[in-house]
Amino acid sequence: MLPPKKVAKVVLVGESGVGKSSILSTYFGEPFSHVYVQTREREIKTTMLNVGRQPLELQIWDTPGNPHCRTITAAYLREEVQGAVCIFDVTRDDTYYNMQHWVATVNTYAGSGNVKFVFVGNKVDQKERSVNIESGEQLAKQYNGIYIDVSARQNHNVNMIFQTIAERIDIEGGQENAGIGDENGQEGDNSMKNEDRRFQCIFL
Ligand SMILES: Nc1nc2c(ncn2[C@@H]2O[C@H](COP(=O)(O)OP(=O)(O)O)[C@@H](O)[C@H]2O)c(=O)[nH]1
Ligand SMILES: [Mg+2]
Repeated sequence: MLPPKKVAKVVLVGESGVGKSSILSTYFGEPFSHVYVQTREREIKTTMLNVGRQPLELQIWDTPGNPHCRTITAAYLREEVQGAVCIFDVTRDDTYYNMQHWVATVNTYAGSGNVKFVFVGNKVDQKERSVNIESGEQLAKQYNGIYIDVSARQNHNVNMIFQTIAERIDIEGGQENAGIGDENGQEGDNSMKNEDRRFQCIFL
């Protein structure tokens, strides 16, 4: 008999324009777009990865950012996640320095108490790089995560992001599929209700 399928939710966070949606598109084999299309809706894509002794289904959530006031609506982070991919742009220092706020946001609004973090420095194909690998690794060390240099444009290390986070989640056992994956489902003992969270705006 096959063991029960494991399911884990992973959220992509980071400032607007760092390449979250591009990373997701590249991962799913869609053509790279040079045109910036602001993500408006939360997008969820699913993939199966072989880690450990059984497949793990990753539900990957892309989130929109707000380029004007650098806010995010907690609605996009209202469900518990097991992993977070925190993405910055290696050509933009501000997106690197903002990482700690994203970690805090994930832990506050979507934290299952033990979220696995992978930090991604995207756009390494660009010549004008201002955040180096050491800075990325330092950040990862601070939050017990892993750092990966990535180019969505050149499909460099994109697969590694999801394989790495799946392996990190799997070490902890992941979750069996019962009870999660239902967007409109009832909250468990999570103290804040969906409705309350929907209208919250977090200033970063
Ligand atoms: N040079 C380069 N540009 C990228 C890369 N990834 C994304 N971009 C560009 O950065 C812009 C914002 O990307 P997008 O994925 O929409 O960012 P998001 O707001 O974080 O979802 C777009 O113009 C992309 O073409 C990359 O790896 N290299
Ligand atoms: Mg986007």
